[in-house]
Amino acid sequence: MESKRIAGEKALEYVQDGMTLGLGTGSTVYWTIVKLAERVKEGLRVRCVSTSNDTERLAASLGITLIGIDRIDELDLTIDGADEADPALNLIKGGGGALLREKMVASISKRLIIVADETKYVDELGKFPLPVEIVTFGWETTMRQLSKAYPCTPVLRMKDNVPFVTDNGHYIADCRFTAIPGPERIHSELNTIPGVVENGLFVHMADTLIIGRSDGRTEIRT
Ligand code: DER
Repeated sequence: MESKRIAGEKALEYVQDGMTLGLGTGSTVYWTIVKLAERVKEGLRVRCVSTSNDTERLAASLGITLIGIDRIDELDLTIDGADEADPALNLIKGGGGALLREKMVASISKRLIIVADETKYVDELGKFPLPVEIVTFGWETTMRQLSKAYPCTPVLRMKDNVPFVTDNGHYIADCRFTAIPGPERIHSELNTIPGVVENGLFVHMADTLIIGRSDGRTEIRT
């Protein structure tokens, strides 16, 4: 937890008064949101767009001003977590089930900062199963199409013994690859499979990666 907290809180150094912010989802950006709320109580003025119902509830409970994504053309900064990040700052996201809204919010942000502990930084993406958001209609067919198109094994994400349903009413197929060669190609091709809504590859989107380390240090990669 300490590494996550160190990374999460470090991101506040990039937040300025008057900014519009995208707030990510997960246990690392949790610390960013908690620290942000402290700054808001001290007078910091920010307007925020959340990337999940969980983040919305957390931010609202802490007194952070939230606005709907449709109210804004562009965000100054989005801070979010990741499940994996490689040296090119390509990411696998979606472990928390929020990838669709996270990618939408990141796509309208001038800057995307990722906060993560050292376990998330990898040489090559793919050890973490790639989350793919799919419609519930014909989900088995979509999963079969995924396994035909790529050397992967899609597994329907379950929660409490029933299929996990995202904030957007979709399922998630966690696709186990041995490795993900050329994420640039896969991330755009994947969404062309009928039934696929969005995938967890964030390619050329992150600007800065803040890595929290167990010795208390942070490493900044750009
Ligand atoms: O779903 C996501 O992409 C979240 O950002 C999440 O997976 C990040 O992981 P964390 O909870 O370890 O920060």
